[in-house]
Amino acid sequence: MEAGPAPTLRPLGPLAPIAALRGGALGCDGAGAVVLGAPLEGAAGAVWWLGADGPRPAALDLPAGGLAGAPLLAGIDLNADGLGDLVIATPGAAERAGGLWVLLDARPGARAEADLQLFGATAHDWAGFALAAVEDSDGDGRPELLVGAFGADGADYGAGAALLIDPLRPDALTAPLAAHLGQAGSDHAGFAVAAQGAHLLIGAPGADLSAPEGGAIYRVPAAARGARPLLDPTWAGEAAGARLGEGFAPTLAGVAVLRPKRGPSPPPPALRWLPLP
Ligand SMILES: [Ca+2]
Ligand SMILES: [Ca+2]
Repeated sequence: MEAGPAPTLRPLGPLAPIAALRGGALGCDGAGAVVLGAPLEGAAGAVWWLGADGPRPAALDLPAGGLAGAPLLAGIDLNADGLGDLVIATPGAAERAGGLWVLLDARPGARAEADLQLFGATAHDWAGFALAAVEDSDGDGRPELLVGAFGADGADYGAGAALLIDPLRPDALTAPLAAHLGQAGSDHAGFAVAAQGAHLLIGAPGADLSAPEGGAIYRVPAAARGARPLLDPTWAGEAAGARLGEGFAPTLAGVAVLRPKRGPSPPPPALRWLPLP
């Protein structure tokens, strides 16, 4: 048998470096694919399948202006049927209210319509700008999602919010299981979010707690429910402009902070480590 041409990665556009790359066993026919989000490609953003036959654009009916794929989750099993699902964030959709575009039991190329399409509550909430999978926190056997909405008004204009949702509910983003609310204007809580075992991590890079725009990271129980103010930060940036909480990755014993302090001096470290308190 003749081997086909070797797959090559062709450029997706000048803005490809901001694309989010996530791997996952995606597909109920056993055909895996890596899914690449290209949020600034075209009018809606785009998603690419990277399979054995090389990269190809996914023909999905994504909302105009949605910045689709910034970020996305591939392979997460939302409905607990053993088959990988695909969650594409569309933070620019609906006048920046944001949202999520969901394919259940996704097979690359199988269909273009979403099984579920969720929208943020209010224009300029930017729901879905940050997104994380959360282990089942209510015992129904299905995972939850943590959705950052840094533009939501929370307790003040642009204070931001992080929403814990059951993604299978049509009103998931407007009636979340828990809403963790930023407390001061332009805190931008929910700019980055992550799950860390039984806890959630919520970044608020605009917070001015210890220094102007020092930022903050809140670590809260995943089991908490209802509307809850983000009051006592687990970490607060002590240098002006540090913008702690702009991006991070949880580890077993702490948090690795990405994109730490910006500014002329001293030169920012590439990575900062915050051990659990
Ligand atoms: Ca599934
Ligand atoms: Ca659950």
